[in-house]
Amino acid sequence: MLIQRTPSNIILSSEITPREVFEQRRQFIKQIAAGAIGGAGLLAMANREAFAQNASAQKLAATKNPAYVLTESKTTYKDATTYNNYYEFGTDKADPAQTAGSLKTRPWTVSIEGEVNKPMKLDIDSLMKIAPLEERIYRLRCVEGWSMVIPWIGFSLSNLIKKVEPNSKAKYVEFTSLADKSQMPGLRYGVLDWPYVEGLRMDEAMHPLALLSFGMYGEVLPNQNGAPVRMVLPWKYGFKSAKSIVKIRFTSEQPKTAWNMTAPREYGFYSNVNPEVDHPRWSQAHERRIGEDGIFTKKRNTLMFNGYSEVASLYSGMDLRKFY
Ligand SMILES: Nc1nc2c(c(=O)[nH]1)N[C@H]1C(S)=C(S)[C@@H](COP(=O)(O)O)O[C@H]1N2
Ligand SMILES: [Mo]
Repeated sequence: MLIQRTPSNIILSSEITPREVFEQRRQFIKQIAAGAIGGAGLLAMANREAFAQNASAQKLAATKNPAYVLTESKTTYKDATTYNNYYEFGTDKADPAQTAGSLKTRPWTVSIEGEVNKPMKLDIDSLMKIAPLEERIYRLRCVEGWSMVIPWIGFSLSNLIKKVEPNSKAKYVEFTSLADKSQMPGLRYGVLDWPYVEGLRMDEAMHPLALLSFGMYGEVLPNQNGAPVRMVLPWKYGFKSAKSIVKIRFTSEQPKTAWNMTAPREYGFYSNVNPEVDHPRWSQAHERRIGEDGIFTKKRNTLMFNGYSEVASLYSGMDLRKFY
């Protein structure tokens, strides 16, 4: 068929689209032509592009902490905010970016309770002010075998722990995520025993690496990444880092954890990244860095404690195969 060249269809898309977006589309079309992207991938990529054009997050100032930087390049904001695990908003990686808009992050109160001298309920905006906000670039590795490098904003959880003064019975810390059916569509499904709960031993929680996080990439946390406050524990599999926390409880007994209750053979309490202990259904020796997933890209070797060897002394004398 012959196409009539009218003034309206001779305009090149490069003239009406910002150059960067245009370049991305061109790259995208090349990849489709090369057969590198399947149907599901196509949809996911379209969603990512849409999201990037809507980003209007609030800035969050923080001082870069030079002790926590990496030479590896950062994961793009787009990947970090559109490829998520947040089952309260659906089990597909693309779900949270699409459905977490319904999460209301103000007002928000975090209750700190249990074996402490000074239990308190802190409004999120007061909690954010108890210590200076730092930017720390951490690797985070999911138990599923992928990882990201993200500039998080927050401070060591130890700042909060010291403030509430744990008593001598406090041996563990339990984190509880919000579970509100009216805001979280995923709660309709019994994939996990809601609310999402996670836990740490007291010395792990006090380790400076254990980050209480309020933001990433210079902005407040996007809802899908766990707004308004989450944990980031870079030496443990990603699921230990609970999102959208409403309660922090100090206990004398080891707390139950959501993933351990669901699949005790697969997910233990410690869940330190360990390339030598396979998941019962797959190897943990390697990982795919999100953004490096071209067909010819080699996977990376997973490192013990995800490369954070400074935590090793917390586990000296423990059999990390038994305490997985
Ligand atoms: N409340 C809650 N927290 C959660 C999850 C979840 O489903 N619900 N998923 C965990 C898993 S499996 C991972 S890998 C990380 C992912 O964090 P990210 O989406 O910011 O990369 O969040 C963790 N925290
Ligand atoms: Mo994960």
